[in-house]
Amino acid sequence: MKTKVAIIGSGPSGLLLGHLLRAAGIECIILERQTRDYVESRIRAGVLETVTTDLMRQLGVDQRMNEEGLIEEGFNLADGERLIRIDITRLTGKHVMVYGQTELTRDLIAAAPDRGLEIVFEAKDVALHDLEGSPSVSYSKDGISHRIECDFIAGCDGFHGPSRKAIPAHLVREYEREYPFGWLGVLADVPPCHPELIYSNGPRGFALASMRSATRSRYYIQVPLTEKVEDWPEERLWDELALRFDPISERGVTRGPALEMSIAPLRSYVFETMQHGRLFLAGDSAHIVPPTGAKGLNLAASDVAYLSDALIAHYRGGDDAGLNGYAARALSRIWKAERFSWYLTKLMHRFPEDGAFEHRMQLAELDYVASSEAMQTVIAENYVGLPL
Ligand code: FAS
Ligand code: PHB
Repeated sequence: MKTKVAIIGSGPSGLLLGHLLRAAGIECIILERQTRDYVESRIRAGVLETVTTDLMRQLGVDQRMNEEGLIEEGFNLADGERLIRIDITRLTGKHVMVYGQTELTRDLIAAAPDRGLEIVFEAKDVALHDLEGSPSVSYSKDGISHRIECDFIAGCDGFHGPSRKAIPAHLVREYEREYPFGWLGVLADVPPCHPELIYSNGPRGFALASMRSATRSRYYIQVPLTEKVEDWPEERLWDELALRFDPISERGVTRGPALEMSIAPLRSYVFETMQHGRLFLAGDSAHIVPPTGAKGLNLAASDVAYLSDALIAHYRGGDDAGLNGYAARALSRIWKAERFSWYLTKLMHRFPEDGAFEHRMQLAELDYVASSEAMQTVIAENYVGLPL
């Protein structure tokens, strides 16, 4: 089989790239290891920057997002006693959209057949070949082996996929920081405790009150890496969330049965070698941010905006400036998002190695944010997403 662009992975990166290329009439195919149900059931990001919502609108797959998504014109930081509201719309003229990554993924997969975007689910043993010559991708499906010859390979296969590993070790430039804690998350069909997100660094540590709709809430608390979900019976988690959010939220925490509970580790990671030969990496295959800044999904979208523009310019006019400059352009925005995510993680979490002084520094920083419109503007413009 032949195609122009072979895309590995049907997460937000692969799906957005596939749709953008098909909208430009460029042949491509997506190879996904998991089943469609598995991909469509993953619970992940919740906050979309305009970079992401603009792509959904450009593709014309934004109807459900417009109907069900929540426009958020502000969000809150808290020190356990008071809310510090960051009025992102007044300070930046923009807003964010609360609409789950799960829903965005479902919308993009549902729209694929009508737009000639082929997604091969349950594609096993995906391997990349001859990246600097005539590239191809091999895989097996239902026990039958396949090979696809292509012009380019897009590595949209997330942090654990094969694309990054296909790049020769001597060319690799990577940077990593692992955080000494994780986020225990819970999803439940209960009304949010507050109309906007609250990130709290209270006396008991970090907690985030988010939502998916007016009737579905998403909460997180910081937990040591030694903890397991089994250590957190639902009642214990609701008790902890009530302790942290009842004093500072509009409605207090409403309890209900958990639809999902999981612990995610936090890391900052950048793999700067985002292109090698005819392979281009996008999304989590090239970078990871701690979810504190709500940047992960949105960085995947900006990578894909740059990469799709570059591929379209190549096919439409033989212009390869975008492809040659892809990594440098993407990395400029990636590193600024890594900085913001790292900054907010350091500001809002209790680090085991920190003492009372470091906690007072955090409280002083929050007090400064509360009193400085300049600082609030800095936080607001990074939270809504820097321009492409
Ligand atoms: P994904 O990881 O989403 O997609 C990669 C795809 O490639 C997957 O479908 C995978 O099955 C497939 N794949 C992997 N190996 C393969 C192989 N060998 N062959 C074929 N396919 C293969 N971001 C936020 O902004 N906010 C959050 O709250 C947040 N929470 C998160 C919680 C968790 C547990 C995780 C893991 C991530 C979270 N993220 C969050 C980040 C997340 O949303 C990512 O940024 C986003 O999924 C990136 O999309 P992709 O780059 O498409 O990668
Ligand atoms: C979420 O709703 O899942 C969410 C929101 C904001 C974040 C991280 C996660 O920073």
